[in-house]
Amino acid sequence: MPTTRTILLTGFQPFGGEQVNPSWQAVSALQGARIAGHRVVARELPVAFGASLKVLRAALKETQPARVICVGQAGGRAQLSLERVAINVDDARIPDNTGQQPIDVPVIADGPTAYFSTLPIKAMRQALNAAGFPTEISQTAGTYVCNHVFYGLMHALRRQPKVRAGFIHIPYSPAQASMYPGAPSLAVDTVTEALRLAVQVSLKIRMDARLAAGAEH
Ligand code: PCA
Repeated sequence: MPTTRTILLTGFQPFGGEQVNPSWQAVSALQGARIAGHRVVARELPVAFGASLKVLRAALKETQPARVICVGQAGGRAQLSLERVAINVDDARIPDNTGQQPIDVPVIADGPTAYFSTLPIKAMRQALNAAGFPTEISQTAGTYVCNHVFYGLMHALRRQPKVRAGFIHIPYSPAQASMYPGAPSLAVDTVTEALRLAVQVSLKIRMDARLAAGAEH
C-alpha cells in the first residue's frame, strides 16, 4: 500500500480587531479531507512575525507534505487572489498580535529578494473561474505577516521544488464585511470549495498554463 501523502493547508488567527479570520474558518473545514488520494492537514498560524514561521516549519517537518497552500484574509479584495511572488521584506502598517511592528527588515537575512509561487497559478485561476469562483492573479501579497509566511514557506522549500507551494489571499466573510459598508465578501463555504478545487488542480497540473494575467499597475 502506498502511504497517503499529505496536503498542508494553513489559515490564520484573527487580527486587526476582527473576531474571526475566514482563512482559518475555510481551511479548518478541510481538516482530514481526502483530495485525489491525499489527506489534508489543517493548521492555524499566529498573526505574528517569527512565531508564524516557527509553527509553519514545524508543520512542514512533521507532515512532509506533497503540496502546501497558506491562506490569509485580505479585507477589501473582491476575489480569491492567487499570489505570484513573495518578497524579502517585513514592513508592518499595524502591529502584529504580539505587538511587533517591523519596518523594512528582511524576512530572512541574506535571502534572495523574492521567491515565486511554485503552484500552477494560471491553471488554477482558469479552473476556479470556470467553476464560478471569482479568482485573480495577484502581483503582491503585501509586506505584513502573510507575505512573511509566504516568503518563509518558499525559503524553507527552496531545495524541494517538487513540493509545490504558495499562498492564496481571500476576501472578508459576509459577516465581517457587514461591518464595513460596501466592502466585498465571499462566503466561507465557497472559499472552502474553491480551496478543494485549487488543491486538485495543484496535484494534477505538471506544467502551468500559459495565460496572460499581468497588470499595468
Ligand atoms: N492576513 C494578514 C495576516 C494574517 C491574515 O489573515 C496579511 O494579509 O498579511
